[in-house]
Amino acid sequence: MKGFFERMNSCVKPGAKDSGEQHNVDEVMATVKIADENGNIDNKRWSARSDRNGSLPKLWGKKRQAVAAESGVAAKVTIVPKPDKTKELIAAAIRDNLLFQDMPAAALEVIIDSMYSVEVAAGTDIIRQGDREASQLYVMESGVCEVWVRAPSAPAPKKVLIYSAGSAFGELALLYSAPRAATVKATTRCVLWVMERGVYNAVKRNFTHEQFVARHNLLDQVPALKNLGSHQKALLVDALTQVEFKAGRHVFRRGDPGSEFYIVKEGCALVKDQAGGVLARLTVGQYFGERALLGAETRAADVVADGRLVCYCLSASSFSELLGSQEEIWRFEHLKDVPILSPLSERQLWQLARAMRPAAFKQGEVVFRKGEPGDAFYVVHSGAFTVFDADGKELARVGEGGCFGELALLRSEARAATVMALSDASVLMLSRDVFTRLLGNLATLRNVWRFEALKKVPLLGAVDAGVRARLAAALKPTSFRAGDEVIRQGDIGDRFYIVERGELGVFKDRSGPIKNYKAGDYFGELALLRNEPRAATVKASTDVCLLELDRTHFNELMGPLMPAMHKEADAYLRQGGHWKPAKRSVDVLQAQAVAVLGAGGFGQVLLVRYAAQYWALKAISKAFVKEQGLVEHVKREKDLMAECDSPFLVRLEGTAADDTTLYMMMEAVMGGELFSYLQTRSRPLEESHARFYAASVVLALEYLHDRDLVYRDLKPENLLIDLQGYVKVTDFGFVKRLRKGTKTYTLCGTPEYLAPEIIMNKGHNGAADWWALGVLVFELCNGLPPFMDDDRLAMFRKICARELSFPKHFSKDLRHLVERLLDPNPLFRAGAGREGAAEIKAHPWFAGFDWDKFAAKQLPAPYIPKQPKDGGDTCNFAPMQVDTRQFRNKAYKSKGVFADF
Ligand code: ISQ
Repeated sequence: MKGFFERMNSCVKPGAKDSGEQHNVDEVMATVKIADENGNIDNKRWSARSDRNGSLPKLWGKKRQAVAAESGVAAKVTIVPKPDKTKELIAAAIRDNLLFQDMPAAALEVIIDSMYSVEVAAGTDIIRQGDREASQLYVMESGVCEVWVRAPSAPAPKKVLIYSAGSAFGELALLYSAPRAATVKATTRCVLWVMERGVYNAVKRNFTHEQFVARHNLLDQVPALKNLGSHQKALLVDALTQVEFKAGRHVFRRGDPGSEFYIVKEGCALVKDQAGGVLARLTVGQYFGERALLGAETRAADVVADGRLVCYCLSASSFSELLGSQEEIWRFEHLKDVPILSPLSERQLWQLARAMRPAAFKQGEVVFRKGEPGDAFYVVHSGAFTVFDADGKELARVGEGGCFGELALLRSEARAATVMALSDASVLMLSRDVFTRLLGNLATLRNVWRFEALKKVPLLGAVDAGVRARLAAALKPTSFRAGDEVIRQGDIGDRFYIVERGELGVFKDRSGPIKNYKAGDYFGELALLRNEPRAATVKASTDVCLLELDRTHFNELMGPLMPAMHKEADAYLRQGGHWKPAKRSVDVLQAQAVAVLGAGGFGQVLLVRYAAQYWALKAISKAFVKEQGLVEHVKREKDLMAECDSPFLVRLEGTAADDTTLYMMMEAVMGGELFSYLQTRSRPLEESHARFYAASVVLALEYLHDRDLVYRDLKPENLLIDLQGYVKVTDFGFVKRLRKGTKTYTLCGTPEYLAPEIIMNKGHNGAADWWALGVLVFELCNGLPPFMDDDRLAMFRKICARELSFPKHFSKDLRHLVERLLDPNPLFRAGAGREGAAEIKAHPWFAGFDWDKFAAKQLPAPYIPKQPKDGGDTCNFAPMQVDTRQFRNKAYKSKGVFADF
């Protein structure tokens, strides 16, 4: 097939400069930071480097490139025997290196054991500057090498260093593939020991995983924690710290205030009475002090180390910061069971839990009367209430943990009954006003949730938004108890279900569960079309709330679309029971290229005219994708981007492919790149201006995290300004689905923006995006990011040590927000807690900021881009030329690898 680029004419604007090339940040970033007597830095970049117009394009000029380590391929760790002397030499060479900090001795030993030796003759280049295949660290056992660096504009390389026995070099390659920064040439015969990135990563991950499992198992044995879910336990596992006590030292004394809980990791602890008598000997896996977690009490006995004692320790404050206070947990657990709140996320329920207010009622006191306007919802904390109608007939009694008045959260309606306290009693109350202020209108939230859930059903892929909204309104809530069968294999069904809350298992031919359904999943959709027996049994594993749609309603609403539905269903059955994801396919040959909006190694982003509108068409070279091993990566990018629909994320309209190229058709965001806008300015953004952009990013990340997606490449380069002046996040290249409570280990992102846990390969999750937000806000308000160094490793050291100093002009609130976002511990970082983004939205730096208006794009933007003459006017983008060579020259006849793009 003739491709889009072969057909493409020269109608593309001739451009003056090609600014698309991405440069290594090492070449472009340098800064002058001068600290005052208080350690504050005054960033002189703005005045020292200004050109005549007061703008500073030189430092800003080049985009920072993302880096990534390839994922997942398990490395084989082969032990290479070596003398102890050699092992000691290697250990000494790498001991102080950042990448081996915090590494357990046993892991370090395995890594050293796995290193193999190479011998090179004098004159050999051990590594070459610019080499992209780098993935090894070297330790020299003998010989001498010279290090040569050729600066970008220099005519010849310069010798900068000499390595000899005991030197280690090339460690950056253990993190990711980046071009080597120097050439290392052997000047004599050299013996070197080589460490492979795959082994380094595999060993680190293995040890982290083993440690996690061991700690998790220990926590599983503690009765005080038995009601916690696995996600909550996973948080506690990460919060455990290790403490060591010398023989005879007290861990605590009787009467001390209790604020920590301990589990014995190594050694033995003696529990002693007042007279010094031993009440118990606690050995590995046993625990003590757990009452501290249940509300601080004084210690009931002495605990003393019997010999060297190593314990895991969890403080009550970490416990309550991570999981909530006992009171908040109680509230959360009860809110979780209120059916009308079932579409709310856990984050939203935690927000409500915190906002509930206590109230007390005397015996006989009336809470509300039938006919009064209902404006609050109640959960009974203690005592009991009676619910009765106008004739005094008792309709129900509600005791501790029960609730009443919940419809008031949904709408303003007269109370249907009277509620009175049967005894002195207390309640927790939540008013509709508070609810709406925190989360918006509950009825709307429920409708939006249903609408979004229906969007995921491939059978309904073709229905438009109006029909989908009517289907959403026709969904009927229904509940089942744990153990109930919702549908049974072999029965003729006529209902389709969406899971609103709880979990279900799928059983086939009496075995299973072969799969599980959770909130947002759906099942039984074929029954809406066909009178066929159910293919499997679906049984509630917990109490569940489902939304049900029956065939009668479906037929009524879908009438004209039924033939298309039947076709979809036939295709499904032909494909062996797999829905092909709903795909909007674009006929790219009908697209007219207008201009280039951006470019990179992958290809280009073009402004095109298609179906009477303008779009941004990302054209990705198949050859590039194949060569870089990014096939799965681009498929994931496309699938996840297609799933998202937020005003703060660039929307994907459709996809296409031809022989050489993959295409992603996106909405065109025509106000230009935030990165370019920053370059045009002579000084950093005012805080209020930065706040406006940060708010867009907060909403974008919140949207992604709510869907268990992590972004992982936040930076001004990936933010586009729309014509109203709001920003949208683009480039889903590193977006990944991550189940709650899990982590991913592949290093990816842009070096300045990497969180410490990514650099240290400890596993990361959405918290890394909040770190990046801290870097972004700092950069917007300062002009340069907080951690910089020409030497990448030195920069990573600064990040991991959180060497942070603020410019004098940063406000107190801004400093505090940045500190909270740049918390080295991802567990306690702002945004990463139970309430998610709500914590950031409520931060004083955002005080008075109207989030609702902002989300509806009703706030005036601080900068309105130049308004284009028409949709094809690229006045906010630098002119560029289309380069079709990369597509034409490397025609890659895909043999199916891109089939489902
Ligand atoms: C959308 N609009 C304009 C420019 C773009 C660049 C990259 C991705 C999407 C875009």
